[in-house]
Amino acid sequence: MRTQVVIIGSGPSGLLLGQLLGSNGIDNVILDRVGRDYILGRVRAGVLEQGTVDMLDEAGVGRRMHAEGLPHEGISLAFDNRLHRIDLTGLTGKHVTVYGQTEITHDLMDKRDESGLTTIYKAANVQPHDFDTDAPYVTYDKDGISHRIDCDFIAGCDGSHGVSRQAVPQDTVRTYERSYPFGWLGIMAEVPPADHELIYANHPRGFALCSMRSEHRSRYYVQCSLDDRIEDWSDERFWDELRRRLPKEAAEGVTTGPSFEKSIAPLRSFVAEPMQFGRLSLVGDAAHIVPPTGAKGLNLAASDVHYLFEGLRGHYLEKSSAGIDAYSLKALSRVWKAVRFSWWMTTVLHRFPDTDAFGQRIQEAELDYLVHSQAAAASLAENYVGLPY
Ligand code: RFL
Ligand code: PHB
Repeated sequence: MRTQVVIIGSGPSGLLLGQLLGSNGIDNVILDRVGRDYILGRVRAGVLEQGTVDMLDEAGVGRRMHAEGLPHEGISLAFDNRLHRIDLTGLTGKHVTVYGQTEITHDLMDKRDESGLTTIYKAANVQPHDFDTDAPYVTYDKDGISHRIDCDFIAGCDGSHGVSRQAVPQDTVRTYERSYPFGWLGIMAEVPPADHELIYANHPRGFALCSMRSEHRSRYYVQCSLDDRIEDWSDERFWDELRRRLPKEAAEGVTTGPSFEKSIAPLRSFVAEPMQFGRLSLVGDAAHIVPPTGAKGLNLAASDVHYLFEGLRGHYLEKSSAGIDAYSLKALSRVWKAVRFSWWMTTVLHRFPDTDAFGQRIQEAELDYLVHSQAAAASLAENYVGLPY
């Protein structure tokens, strides 16, 4: 088989890139090692920057997002038993949209089917080859038969545990990493959200986040120990802990109910440099991971796709290699700013093992400064709604 671009990974970055390429007449094949239902069963991101929304519109999948997504013009920071609103729109003129990653993935998969583009699920042993030449190819096994796809470019959109980054000679890649000494326990429940906007709470017992997927479906997180197991957290224990970490007025707004999803995610910052190795480019989580505190992971995947798509469009439609040559530099410049912001939000909102009474007061002073200084609030807001591409 031959195509122009082989995309490894059918998460949001692979699907979005594939759709943008396809609608510009650039042929592509997506390979994923798991099945469609497994991908749609993963509960992940919920907050979209305007740039991400614009790209989904460009890909022709904005209809349901605009009908069902919730525009949010602010967020609340909770500390010292009080809620403080950050007026994102007043400070930046922009808003964010709450619309689940699961729904985006669904919309993109449906559009891909409609467009007649090829996706091969449950492809085993996917392997990129010869990307340091002008004739790269990808091999994989399906139903016990080996296949080869020749192509011009390979996009490694295969997440943090994918094969693309591993396929690169290890002396050509430099990695930067920070692990945080806690995780997030997240639940989803069919109950109305505590508030109409998100609440990020700093509390001596640990961080908590009130989020949502719709007016009837809530997504909540509490900071937990890395040793905790899901079985340790009954719904009852979760709701009690969540309410203890929120100011009274927010705790009273929490409607409890049975959870239908519960998972623990460790928190990590990670960046691989460069993001391009000849004709293989790394995109999204394959190149970088941020802790979810700043809601940046999916949004960074979208901005990477933007830069790579522009480069590939320049190559095919304008016969220019300038964009594709600049991919890694352009993407990394934005990536590091989001890595910095996510690290900072994590640091100021969580309880670390060495957070003592002094440390707690310093965090509260920083948060108090943030909500009362127009300049500091504007800096947070500008990063939260997303820096320009
Ligand atoms: P994905 O979504 O991991 O998709 C990668 C795909 O590649 C496939 N794959 C392979 N295919 C073939 N061969 C192999 N060897 C392969 N190895 C892997 C996988 O099966 C998969 O289908 O990466 P992508 O597309 O780069 O997307 C990244 C986002 O999923 C991620 O950054 C966000 O979910 C992060 N994130 C959040 N981001 C936000 O912008 N806002 C948020 O509010 C937000 N909240 C979150 C989050 C991530 C979370 N978790 C659990 C990681 C909340 C959570 C809890
Ligand atoms: C979510 O709704 O899953 C969510 C929202 C905001 C974050 C992280 C996750 O910062």
